[in-house]
This record gives sequence, structure tokens and C-alpha cells, in this order.
Amino acid sequence: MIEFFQAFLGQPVRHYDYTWVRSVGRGHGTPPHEDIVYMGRGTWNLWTAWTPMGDVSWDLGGLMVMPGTHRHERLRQGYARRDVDAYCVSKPGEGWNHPGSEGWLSKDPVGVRRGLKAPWVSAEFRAGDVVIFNTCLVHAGLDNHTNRIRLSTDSRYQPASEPVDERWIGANPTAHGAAGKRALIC
Ligand SMILES: O=C(O)CCC(=O)C(=O)O
Ligand SMILES: [Fe+2]
Repeated sequence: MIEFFQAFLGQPVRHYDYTWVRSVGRGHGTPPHEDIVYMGRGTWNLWTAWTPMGDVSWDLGGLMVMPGTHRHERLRQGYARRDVDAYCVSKPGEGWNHPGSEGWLSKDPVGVRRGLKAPWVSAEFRAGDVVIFNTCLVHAGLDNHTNRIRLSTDSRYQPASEPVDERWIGANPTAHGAAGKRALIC
């Protein structure tokens, strides 16, 4: 992966020390979102690798992406600038940026497709596949209609020379939670 990203970005790279491991049982998939709202305190030249652990059929539910949305200007100026761990001290509990805000673009994938006028694209995945996308790309997880568990990881890569979001690096990344909260006057 490091070799791939070094060639892809044309410079030395680093990865986040935190790797997300997802085990998704029967039920609804992950709502539409951009990863940048969870990890936007460093560079935006930041990339996600989604790796299924084994074959993923349609009914087990894989990842779907909305091509081109990482260049969508309204999203780049608006939603993408959210920071799920920031909150207003001046307007407690208001808007998206309060403690506990989840960061989804929407919980309605069909509505997102209509609103952005772009298709959802997915596939059945095989062991060894990987999906690599910019952290400003709108994506979501499909529902799991089976009684099996879907296992996958997501990991993140960026140029080594660019600023990094401190929440996701080190021996014990703080991730979300109290340590990552940022109070704003808004
Ligand atoms: O696996 C999923 O359901 C969602 C994965 C995801 O959002 C990601 O890899 O960034
Ligand atoms: Fe994601």
C-alpha cells in the first residue's frame, strides 16, 4: 500500500496509525458521508483505502461511491468543512457541530442521488480487492441482508510532508471523544 501511494502521490507518504475495523451485521449500512468531516484538521490531500476481508456479495453489502463528488464546489465549501468534533460554545446544542453530531451528509441515499444528480456506483467485491478514494468523495455502505458479518478495514494515506490530523496518529490515537473536541465561538 505504501508503494502504491508513493507512486500515486509522487512523494513520500505516511498513513494514519489508526485503522478502522468494521464488522457489520444484518441491518442498515453506513449512511452517506465524506471522511474529511472526521479527519479534516490536516491536509485534504488525504486518501481512504477500503479493503473487504473476503468476498462481498450484493446481499452482504459492500461500499458504494458517488463519482466526481470530491470536486463538487458546494460540498467543498459547505459540508466538507464540518468538523464533527467541533462545537459552538456560544450556541450550545445548535446545528451539526455539537457534541454527538455524527457527521452524515444525510441518512437518505436516494435523496442524496437526487440532490447531487449523480449515480451511486458499487460492485460485488472479491478478496484482494481494494477501493481507493479521496476523503472528499461521497460514499456509503450498503445494507447487509444476510445473517453473516461483513468484515472490512479502512485506512488512510497522505503526503508525509503535509500537516496531519493529530487525532489519528501516535501509539494511542485519541480518535473521537473528549480529547478531540474543539470549542468554537460561532
Ligand atoms: O464499510 C462501510 O460500511 C463504510 C466504510 C467507510 O465509510 C470508509 O471506508 O470510509
Ligand atoms: Fe467513510
